[in-house]
Amino acid sequence: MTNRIYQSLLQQKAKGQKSFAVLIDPDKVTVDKIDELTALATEARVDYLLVGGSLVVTNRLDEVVQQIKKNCDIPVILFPGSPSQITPYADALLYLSLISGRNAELLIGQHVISAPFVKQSRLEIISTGYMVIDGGAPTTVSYISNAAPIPADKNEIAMCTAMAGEMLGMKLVYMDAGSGAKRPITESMIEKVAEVIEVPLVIGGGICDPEKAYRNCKAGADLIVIGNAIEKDASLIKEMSAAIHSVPTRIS
Ligand code: 1GP
Repeated sequence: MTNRIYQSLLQQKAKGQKSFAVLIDPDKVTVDKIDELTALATEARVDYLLVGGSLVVTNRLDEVVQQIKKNCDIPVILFPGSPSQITPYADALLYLSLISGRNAELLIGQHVISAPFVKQSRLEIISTGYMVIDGGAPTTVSYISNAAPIPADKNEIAMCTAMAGEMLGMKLVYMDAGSGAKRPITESMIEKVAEVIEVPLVIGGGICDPEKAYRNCKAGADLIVIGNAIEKDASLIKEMSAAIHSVPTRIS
């Protein structure tokens, strides 16, 4: 198993270079839409395509990922809401443990059940401490996970949770306000969490404009994930990518 994608995330972080991932929900894209998104993403130099969702109701994951791979070279990373959302056609898998919750199934239970299948897939496995932060409204992830999110103003809980995840060996910390969150994660929480961990920090949920994406990066996010806003207006890919990639690196 390679760790090419994780190594590139580490190298980008070392340079202070920020990355951008577009999240594609396999339920919501037609072949034409995939063609449009991959063309825009390639032109805008999007770093990664994440594929998945908290609840996927169709059985099109293989087809969607194959179509993406046919169109472009952007690495495809699975972001699964359940063990059924795995396909060997992707490049990597965020192996998520919901460390902000106390639902044993999502901390370790489902991983045990799916481990042989995941291992067989030969995907690059990136163990990820997944933290759901209250985004101002119940989102699919908070309902499905049956676990309370971290309150949006409790920076200390977020810091301690991220530190614990890192010390348990997780390679990424992903703080998510949930898809379509009313209130994205605050810069103050991002800043506090970024200060106490060394692994790359992924931020997503409710980011709708390039200014917010830029501020999140300045606060310490290494990878920004955007789904909903791009589903509504695919042309945003260009502006979002330009904003995220315009954050000054350590050497510039
Ligand atoms: C959701 O972090 C992702 O899990 C992205 O959220 O769809 O709100 O951009 P949005």
